[in-house]
Amino acid sequence: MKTWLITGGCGFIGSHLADRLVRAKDRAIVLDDLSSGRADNLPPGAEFVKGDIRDAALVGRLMREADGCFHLAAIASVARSNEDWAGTHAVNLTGTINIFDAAARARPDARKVRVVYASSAAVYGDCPDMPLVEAAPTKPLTAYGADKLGCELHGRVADYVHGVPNVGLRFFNVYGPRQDPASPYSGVIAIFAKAVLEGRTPRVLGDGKQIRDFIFVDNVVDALVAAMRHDELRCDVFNVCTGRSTSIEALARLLAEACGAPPKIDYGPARSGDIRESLGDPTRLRSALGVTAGVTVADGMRRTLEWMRGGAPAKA
Ligand code: NAD
Ligand code: UD2
Repeated sequence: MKTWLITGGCGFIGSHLADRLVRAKDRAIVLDDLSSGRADNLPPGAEFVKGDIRDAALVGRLMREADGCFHLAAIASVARSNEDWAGTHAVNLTGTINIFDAAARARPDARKVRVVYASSAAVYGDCPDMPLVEAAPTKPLTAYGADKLGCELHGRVADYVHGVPNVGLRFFNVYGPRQDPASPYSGVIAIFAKAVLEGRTPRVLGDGKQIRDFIFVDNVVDALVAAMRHDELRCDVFNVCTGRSTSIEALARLLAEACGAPPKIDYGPARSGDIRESLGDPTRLRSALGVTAGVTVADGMRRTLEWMRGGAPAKA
């Protein structure tokens, strides 16, 4: 039985990873400060430790028990990173360095704890070269994106200076059950789904022609697990995306259709700084990690709606 440390495991993505690891009969230790996550997201069998990734003593103790660490804890809101620049930086970048540092110190022998961490498509900023390949220029436009790029740079330090094998995953727009639809910072699928289920009309910000690469949370978990398993890969980053684009307008229509609601859309002013196009190239995700993000938006949306309606948990 392997032991995995999951930081941020009470959150949206982390709790799905905890489900997968517990189902595989592995030991999952979850470190989370519950700032946005919920302990009741965790499956029975996961071991929950309430605490902060910036607490070096606590992280050091947990890391010594772990065969590998999935580092997902972050303040995952772009808006908050702009409002509280220094505060989010302390968690999103300094917190990540603390994780790498603990992984370097956990064992006196040469075999360091492997770390797989969440980066983001936000590192690309508004790079126009679609689809985005990993080698595209990184020009983040937000503190959140800059800190995620900082995590990747310190991932290099972790490997080259401290011998900590690590892989960063650049998640595109992740959606699925447990993404909190009530949060103003939530993803557009959760926000639209809640609106349609409550009989309201989804509000598209801008002309609705902007595109995103929406990836279902189960496929993100596939990538996390594969990145941990492929230990020949170190100090690398991968897009975690589908390579399929959906416009926001089309998304609103699809959701209404899936709920049998009238295909009505409201339009509001575009968000300032909204990225026009975000579409990833999944070639390396497939060739190096062996992962194909096969869940379509229509299917993933159906599973998300099922969860929102309070039905049975969506099955993989
Ligand atoms: P989430 O907010 O649901 O989960 C983050 C978790 O981290 C929460 O449970 C929160 O309580 C915990 N946390 C925050 N600060 C902490 C701290 N100081 N110490 C311990 N725990 C702390 O977000 P998510 O959508 O599940 O995102 C997971 C990771 O993926 C994050 O690193 C995020 O930046 C990244 N990401 C997410 C998306 C997306 O579309 N959801 C896209 C790109 C990258
Ligand atoms: C996503 C990530 C963000 C960061 C960024 C990188 C989420 C929640 N955010 O931001 O963390 O990684 O990608 O580029 O995944 N929209 C509407 N109506 C609404 C809400 C949103 O039209 O009620 C539009 C919004 O203007 C945008 C699109 O939907 O054009 C997607 O918005 P989002 O907040 O889900 O995600 P994004 O891509 O801005």
